[in-house]
Amino acid sequence: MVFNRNLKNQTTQATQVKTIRVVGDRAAGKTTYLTALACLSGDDPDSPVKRVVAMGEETENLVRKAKDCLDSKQEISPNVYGDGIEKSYVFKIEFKEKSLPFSYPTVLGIQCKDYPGEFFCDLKDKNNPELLEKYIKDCVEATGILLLLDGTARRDGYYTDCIREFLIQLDRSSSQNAIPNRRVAIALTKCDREELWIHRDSPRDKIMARFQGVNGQLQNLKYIHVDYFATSAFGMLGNEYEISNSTVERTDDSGTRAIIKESNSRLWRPFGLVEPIYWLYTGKRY
Ligand SMILES: Nc1nc2c(ncn2[C@@H]2O[C@H](COP(=O)(O)OP(=O)(O)O)[C@@H](O)[C@H]2O)c(=O)[nH]1
Ligand SMILES: [Mg+2]
Repeated sequence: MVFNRNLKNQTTQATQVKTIRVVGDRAAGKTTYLTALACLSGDDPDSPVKRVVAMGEETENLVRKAKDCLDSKQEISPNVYGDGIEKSYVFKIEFKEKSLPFSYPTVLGIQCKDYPGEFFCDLKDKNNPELLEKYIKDCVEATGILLLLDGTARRDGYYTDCIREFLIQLDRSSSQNAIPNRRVAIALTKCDREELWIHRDSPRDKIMARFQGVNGQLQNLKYIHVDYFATSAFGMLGNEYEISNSTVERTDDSGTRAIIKESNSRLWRPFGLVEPIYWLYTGKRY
């Protein structure tokens, strides 16, 4: 698939659009992640990303509404369960010239869906079988899955069961012929928080240690590849002594609710947002 005719004026026709589903528990940070992605500034000299363009009305609306919430220091409202399958958000991600190794793609087109978190819980609890089946089927059709986990949540056993069930179902519903290189990126969100910031360079170890039950399961998967990432939609403030760009509103076993401190693009520096998408799209890390 390439960008369709409505979007043709905004990009080259040759950019292939790949589909990605963003899944995770309620309040894992899915909508904030997509918003931060759309607002990503190309000013960071250390980042290869030149710009991200939110394409089409639906994407622009999502981003505008969510950005208004961030600017007025409010949380973004959750999605309604059952929604999320029909709505797609399209982004074009461009990279700076010569910032990536030769032969690496420098423009990506992705079409995302922002699933409601109830889907994630239902995997374990086996509630709403019809909806669950619909979501799994929809995931099977995607090129890549971005599974977001709030690393500050204290529900390791529960999450392990959900992740394991998700990967088993996805693997079972996939076949070699469908999408041969299906990838699942597991990303810890909110890595601006102190307890996660120290693990930002070793998300695999952190995730494996926390969700031990998933490890064994991964060896048995036939059709999917998994990799690990650390992300923060809010990022850090300051240079020498970096502090989280968030004010915690509430924190308990289900994770952290927080408000961004600075949403001004000069100060707001999210991190790790594009890496998992790049890997899902290309199979390469940069
Ligand atoms: N500290 C911090 N909090 C975040 C981050 N991303 C999201 N949050 C907070 O996590 C909560 C849930 O975020 P939201 O995007 O609505 O989660 P969703 O239900 O998965 O879409 C909200 O309080 C957000 O402000 C982040 O990168 N850092
Ligand atoms: Mg949401």
